[in-house]
Amino acid sequence: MNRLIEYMLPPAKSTMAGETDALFYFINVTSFILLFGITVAIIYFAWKYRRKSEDDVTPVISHNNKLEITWSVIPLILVIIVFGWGYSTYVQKITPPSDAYEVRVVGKSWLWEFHYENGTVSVNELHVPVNRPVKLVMSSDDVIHSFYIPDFRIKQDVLPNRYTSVWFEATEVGESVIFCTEYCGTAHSNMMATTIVQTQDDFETWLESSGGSGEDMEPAERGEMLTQRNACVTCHSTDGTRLVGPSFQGSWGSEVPLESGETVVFDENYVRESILEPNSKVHESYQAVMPSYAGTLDDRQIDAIIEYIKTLQ
Ligand code: HEC
Ligand SMILES: [Cu+2]
Repeated sequence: MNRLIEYMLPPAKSTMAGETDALFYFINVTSFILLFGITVAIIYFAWKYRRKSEDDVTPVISHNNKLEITWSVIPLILVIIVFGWGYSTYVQKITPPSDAYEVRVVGKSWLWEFHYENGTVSVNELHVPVNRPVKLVMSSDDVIHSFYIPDFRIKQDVLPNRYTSVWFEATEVGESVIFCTEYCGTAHSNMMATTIVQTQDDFETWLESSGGSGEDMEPAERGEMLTQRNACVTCHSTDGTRLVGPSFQGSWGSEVPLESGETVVFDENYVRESILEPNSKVHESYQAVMPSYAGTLDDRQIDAIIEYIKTLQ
């Protein structure tokens, strides 16, 4: 039975997951019992009332009150149970406890940005404390996305020009995958992130250490930190490997062939433009799937990234 449950659903790692699963199994098991009962009845009746001789005549039956009431009332009761159960679970899901820790989530094609109350921003990594309600206030910078953490059994559309929210309380330390479940364009299938559930202490340490803007670091060092924190490295390798985008290694000063047939020199202006308006000049052999970092990275941060790319010869 446990194997079957694991096969059907991912591990349940939030306070609400248990109840969601219970309802899911209730619907599944009753459907299965009904399916089985009806199938057996059909086969049995087909056999029992088969035509036995040439002059067998089907009797005329106008109605049967007892039967009709039974087959209306039983499903009605089942549907009322499913509705009531589903409704109360739904209300719980949309009502975050008032002491919930709040994180702002921004979806953009094709990554997730998380903003914490002390100004820390993380990309594609949602850090949360364990055993504490967390409320996500979400919006999109472009098209409709949808935020889904299967382990927590939560899913909510993320819209442009409007906030939506969802909450959960993680019950164990560990990692859970986040998907975008609204088809949002070319790299929709890459729009994945990780929830990192930590103890309250680890979470606070992380918040403090990444809260630092790195302004006191060497520019190239700060640039490296920024390319990791902003998930550049999920698409750009630093060792020449081809990922979704061109590798940063050896790119500084090179001539980049563009889709338009022209070439451009990989210099300060090209990097800056690539970060702020990635689609204005697209590399010949890559798809235009890079999100814009306009409004996410400021000029000093872009300078630092440029210094870092220069070191990758
Ligand atoms: C979702 C994947 C993705 C992410 C995340 C991403 N990029 Fe890109 N990037 C690309 C792709 C694909 C291209 C090539 C197509 C194009 O020019 O738009 C590209 C092009 C570039 C170029 C031009 C490279 C060349 O050789 O032409 C630079 C510079 C760049 N990105 C920097 C960055 C930086 C800095 C970050 C993080 C702040 C980043 N990218 C994040 C996918 C990504
Ligand atoms: Cu999306």
